[in-house]
Amino acid sequence: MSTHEQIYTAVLEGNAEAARKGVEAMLATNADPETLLHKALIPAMEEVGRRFECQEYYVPEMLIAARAMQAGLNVLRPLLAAQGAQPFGRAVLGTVQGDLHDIGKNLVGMMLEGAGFEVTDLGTDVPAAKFVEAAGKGADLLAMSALLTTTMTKMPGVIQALEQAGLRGKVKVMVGGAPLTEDFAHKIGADGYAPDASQAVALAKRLLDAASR
Ligand code: B1M
Repeated sequence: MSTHEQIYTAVLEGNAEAARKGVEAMLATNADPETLLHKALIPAMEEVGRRFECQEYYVPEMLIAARAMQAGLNVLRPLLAAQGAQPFGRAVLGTVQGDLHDIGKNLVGMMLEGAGFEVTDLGTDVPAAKFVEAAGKGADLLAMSALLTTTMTKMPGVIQALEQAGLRGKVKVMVGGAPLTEDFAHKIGADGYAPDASQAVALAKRLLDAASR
């Protein structure tokens, strides 16, 4: 088995130590960090997403796989930055104001990173102004999560604040979280809704592909 395959398998199995050591071993043989990202880590997370969609993997497996991917990515990140590697897109992510739930949001962030996005995670309880300020620093995508019926109502205010800041044409808006629906996303003027972390990645890619055409 090549070390690319070992890293791929380590991520799929959620073995963070093996993923980190595999990446370090490859780098010690002068492997290219970007090739490692695109040949081992990203394909592994794509496979995790596929397994999640066909219910071979559930949230716990996806979480531990994402953590293993992060362990490998943490080693690669400074080298990728030094190489000037272009991310797939720049995403600002957060849970809306008043809402402290972050497990799903973190999963979405890890999957986006695994797909090659640069993610600025603003955390939980994020007010509209903070989303807008971060989006204004060159983001392509604003990704909002809400787990409460009482806090999903904060989302339209963030979109309005983006409009007022003159950023709405530059930043795609994606929303998700258990109480949300496609219909809600449409009504508040978001560009898309994803029901889970795997579909969030597919949606983010579609939105940025469409924007670049
Ligand atoms: Co809270 N809580 N909670 N809670 N909590 C829920 C959400 C609730 C449904 C429980 C219930 O009553 N059955 C209920 C909401 C009811 C409603 O509004 N309809 C609820 C409540 C009421 C509350 C409090 C108000 C309770 C209280 O204090 N009285 C309080 C609110 C605090 C606050 O936020 N201000 C509260 C507090 C908490 C804890 C702090 C204890 C803890 C959160 C810990 C944390 O996140 N660090 C907690 C938890 C753990 C839950 C449950 C049990 C689990 C949520 C979770 O992490 N799921 C939840 C009940 C449940 O869901 N069974 C519940 C796993 C996670 C992977 O799924 O977050 O749905 P989820 O994310 C999915 C998708 O939704 C999607 O992808 C993810 C992965 O596939 N997704 C996105 C999420 N964000 C996305 C963004 C995207 C795309 C997809 O694009 C941007």
